[in-house]
Amino acid sequence: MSCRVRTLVKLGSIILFACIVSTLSDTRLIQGHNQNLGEALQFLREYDSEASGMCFRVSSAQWRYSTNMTDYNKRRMIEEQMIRAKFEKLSWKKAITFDWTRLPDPMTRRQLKMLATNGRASLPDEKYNEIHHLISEMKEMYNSVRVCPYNNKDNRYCDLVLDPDVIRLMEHSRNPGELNHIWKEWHDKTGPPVKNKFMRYVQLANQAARMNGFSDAGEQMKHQYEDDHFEFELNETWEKLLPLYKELFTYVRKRLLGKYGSEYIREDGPLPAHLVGSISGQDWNGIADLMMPYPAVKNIDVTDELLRQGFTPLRIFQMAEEFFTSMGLKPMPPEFWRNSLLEKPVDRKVQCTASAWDFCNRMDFRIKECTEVTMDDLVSVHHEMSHVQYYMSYADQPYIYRDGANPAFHEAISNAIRLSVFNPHHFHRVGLFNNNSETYETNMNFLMTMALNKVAFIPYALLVDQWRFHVFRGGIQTMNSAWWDLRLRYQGIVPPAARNERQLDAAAKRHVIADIPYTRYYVALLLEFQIQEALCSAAGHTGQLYTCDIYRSREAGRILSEALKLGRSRHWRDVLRTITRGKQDRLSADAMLDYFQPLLMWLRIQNRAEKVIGWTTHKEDTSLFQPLLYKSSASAQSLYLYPLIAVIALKINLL
Ligand code: X8Z
Ligand code: ZN
Repeated sequence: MSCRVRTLVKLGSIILFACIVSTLSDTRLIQGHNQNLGEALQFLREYDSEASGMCFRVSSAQWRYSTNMTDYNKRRMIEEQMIRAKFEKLSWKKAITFDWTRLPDPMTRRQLKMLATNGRASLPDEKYNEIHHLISEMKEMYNSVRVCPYNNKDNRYCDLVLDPDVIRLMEHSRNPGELNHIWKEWHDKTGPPVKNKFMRYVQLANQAARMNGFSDAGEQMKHQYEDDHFEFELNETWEKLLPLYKELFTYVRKRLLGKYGSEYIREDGPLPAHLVGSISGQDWNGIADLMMPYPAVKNIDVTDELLRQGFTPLRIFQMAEEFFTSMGLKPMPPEFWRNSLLEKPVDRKVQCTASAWDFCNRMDFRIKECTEVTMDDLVSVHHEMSHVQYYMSYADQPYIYRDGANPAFHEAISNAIRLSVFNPHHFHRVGLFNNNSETYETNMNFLMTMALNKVAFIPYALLVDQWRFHVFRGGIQTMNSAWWDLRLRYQGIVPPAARNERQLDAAAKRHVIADIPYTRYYVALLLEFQIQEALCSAAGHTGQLYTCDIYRSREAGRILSEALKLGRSRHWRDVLRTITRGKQDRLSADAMLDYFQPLLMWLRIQNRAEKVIGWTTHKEDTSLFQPLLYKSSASAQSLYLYPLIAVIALKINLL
């Protein structure tokens, strides 16, 4: 880890201490004795070529399966993934023979460190296979969950799937009984069946992390941000965003209270999870119709105009390509147009979630999207193509650096581009929207739509991994109460019914059981606005940040391309410095606050008469999820004994 001596001298002993700690934390990581630079370079050359080839084979097999979901293609994909897992293990074994902290070349050090510290290859073969197997089993179980419809007493047609059935019901039903039922069904069917597997996964992930020199798997996940003090920035930015979140929350509660009444919501209390428009409660887009500041004013939607102008999926992709070339970035290569899947095929089953693909051979990049001619898909094609721009920009880097600057960067860049595209000014410039219809009211409606998506998401994006870190640190006996404790503390959300430790409500979120870290979404959310602000300033934008569109700005394109081509070869703080022309190297809430400033003003006026901005927590809220022995007169002794009792109870399947 680098240590900036000039800062040390200026800021004195506190920073000096911090620096020694981070240097120490590198030496505690696993490493061998070989200090021969020539051998290290030779190993990295071989690794680069083999890993690129392996990536091509796995991506090709994954692509074949995702675009033609047959059993045969699935088997082939799993076979390739297993070959890659073996290769990763061998590469790790070789990488840790080097005494990489002592090698003189910083780039060699960086690459070896990445190889030695990421992943779980440190586990013995049996356990390495076991954890992979556990994760895929949990994903299979999650995908096979089927939910019974409301008022279906004989359980005959329990065939509702998450996407689209559960998602749609949570968005569109306004019947609290039905919402409660679906919410409970989903949580009761996703959590308890995977609980034992999840606990074993935690144990194995921790073992792998410890063998890599970390105290637990949470510490290993945080290490991806290459900064021992990164958590401080997470908390600092959250505190700055909290007032904005509370204003939105208060306004949403008032409207929900008006809709459902005090039987469901206390006027100063938290929100029940089943009434916020999504099964996870992570965003509140689903209840946008109840929340519009000016419901009589039509919201921006260019779908009709796209249809009127005869757009096709192909034309949407060409329009997205022109967005990037207008800024001086590269067009999509011929392989992209030849191999991408732009529309849903009629002759086979495909996995329709939009995604962007890098085949790791420096020329084959693709998008898979079952595009329809709608505003949403127009925006999402721009988002996916931003990922491809990133892939193309860092294609000349060694394989290990062909990635976002940190785990959040890819999504942050694509979402920053989306801010320019999903924007009345941009739609006007590309001939899809008549900006005569833009008024104060349409702008507030627009910002509310964005806030229900982005502002509502802030605490959830942070708390998922706060929970995971707690579990990895040893909080396995109180997993469910810890989950709800965090959801109440950060989001002000409570379950619609009592929960206990038999359940595992965090497992209702796919990322938890699929072993996908979540801090990246919090970081991406903030970076997205920081990047947009920086590119807008380069583009010479004046006026409100939410009206900025970097389309046709060569200067914004130049800066973007300079940052993207670095991939992961440099610390993300250096990449952020490149994008912001030296102004920023920390995570900051300021740009996001600036973007939503006009809405914050409006919300403050709406909430003037509210007694509580945010929520108060009563016993009736916490008693919904506290572990059995916490309830009422829990003595110090019973609290102390609880973990022990829970372990015994789990063993005999009582909990
Ligand atoms: O998982 C995703 C993307 C893929 S990176 C669809 N997201 C998170 C989620 O759905 O929970 C995007 C927003 C957060
Ligand atoms: Zn994306």
